[in-house]
Amino acid sequence: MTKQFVDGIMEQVVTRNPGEVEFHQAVREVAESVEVVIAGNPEFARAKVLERIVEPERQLMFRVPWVDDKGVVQVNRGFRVQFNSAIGPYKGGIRFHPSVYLGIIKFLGFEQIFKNALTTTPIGGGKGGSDFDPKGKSDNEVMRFCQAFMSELFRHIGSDTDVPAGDIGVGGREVGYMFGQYKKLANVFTGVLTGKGLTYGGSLARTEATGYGLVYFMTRMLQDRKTDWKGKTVVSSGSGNVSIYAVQKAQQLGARVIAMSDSGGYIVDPEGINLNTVKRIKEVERGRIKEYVNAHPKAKYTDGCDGIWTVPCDIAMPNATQNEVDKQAAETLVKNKCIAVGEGANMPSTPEAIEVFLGSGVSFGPAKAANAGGVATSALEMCQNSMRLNWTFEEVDRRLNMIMNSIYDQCIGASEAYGLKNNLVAGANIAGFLKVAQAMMAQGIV
Ligand code: NDP
Ligand code: 2IT
Repeated sequence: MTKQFVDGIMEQVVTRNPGEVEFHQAVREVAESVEVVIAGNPEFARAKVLERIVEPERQLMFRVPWVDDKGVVQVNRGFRVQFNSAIGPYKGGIRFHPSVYLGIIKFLGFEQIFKNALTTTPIGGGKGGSDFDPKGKSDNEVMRFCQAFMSELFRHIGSDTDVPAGDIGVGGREVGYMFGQYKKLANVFTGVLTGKGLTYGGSLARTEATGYGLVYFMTRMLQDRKTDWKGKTVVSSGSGNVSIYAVQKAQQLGARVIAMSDSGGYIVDPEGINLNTVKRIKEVERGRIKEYVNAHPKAKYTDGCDGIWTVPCDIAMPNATQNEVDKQAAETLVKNKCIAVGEGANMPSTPEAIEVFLGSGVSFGPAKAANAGGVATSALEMCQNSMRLNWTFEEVDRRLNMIMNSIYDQCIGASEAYGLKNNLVAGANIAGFLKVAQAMMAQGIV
């Protein structure tokens, strides 16, 4: 069944979704992992569970017209892919980046189905976004764009239907503007978005959650190697929400983080990254990472973000974007004696890079599992909104830690059950798939 099964699925997916290469990549990885599950459960094959999962339940594409500060009309394209609602309302972030097209939103929405299943919380999978580029735009332009985007999206979402959140280019500011417009149009105050501000229904620790969760997950990976973060040299790509809080937690646990990046280039600070400087530049001033060297002259800036993987480290965290670690980068990391890689970004390693890591004894934490702390804490925000209650930071953080431990246990359990010990890629795909597949079986052909 092996090759035939995966090839059959891929033929259908490629024909139906031409040119969407990131989506094809994400589907192939899952199909390769779960074919053994389907082989052992013929009822899944008969009910065409995987064939149904790869087809989104609903895909929305819409015009987003707005007027810039010069009075010029701009036209962007908006997306929301409501992929799978077998275990809960569609849930997943919104990405604003010029590279966004349907194939990116579909790969992200597809991964989100399995990630969300792993969180132990009741949320289905979805994703949205736009090719709008927030870089260089004024606050007013961002606000007008977010309002225009929500003017269409609001009719398709709801606190028990579809609950968006942030992703690349969408943080607290954008969520706030989108929430305001939703509330105005729908005339309800409800937890329809997560990652909200703390004064209007946001959860403490949601900002930190993806990065902290990644480090909690990797702590288990390191424990299995009988080690921890203390004194480890760490490289974390990106300098956005995920990277900043992964670095913060790693530093709290005694790691020496020496390199971070943005899409322009990377900095290496042999004295250890000063996170307050990074936060000022990226969160307050919305500047470029190269400005870091102005405050820390011993640090060095290099143009081009790919080179960051040549910086020798014990632990690597790709926290920027998809396919940022290729085969060559993976080989360089292995050559430099890197022992663990944890994916904070979605699909940051190419399939060839993953093969290098798995084949060389590096502990590898795949995105679906390792970065699930963000969406898990979004589910905790939904829970608090429904209860009309707010938990303390410590309470949310405690639950996040428990969830990341549970995800790790699920991945290890599934990998061992299928004779693939220590292959967390297969473990995450299988454990996530099983939960969704069982829910779909119980609900009939819908
Ligand atoms: P941010 O927008 O806060 O930061 C993104 C960072 O990655 C920036 O430093 C950005 O640089 C860099 N980056 C973005 N696109 C590219 C690119 N094409 N090439 C090189 N660098 C790039 O986003 P997040 O930190 O929220 O997201 C980072 C990753 O984590 C994404 O893959 C996202 O899907 C994933 N993720 C996010 C979660 C969340 O809760 N926010 C949850 C789970 C996963 P620059 O500023 O120059 O653009
Ligand atoms: O990729 C992701 O998991 C996110 N961007 C977070 C989604 C969410 O709904 O919190």
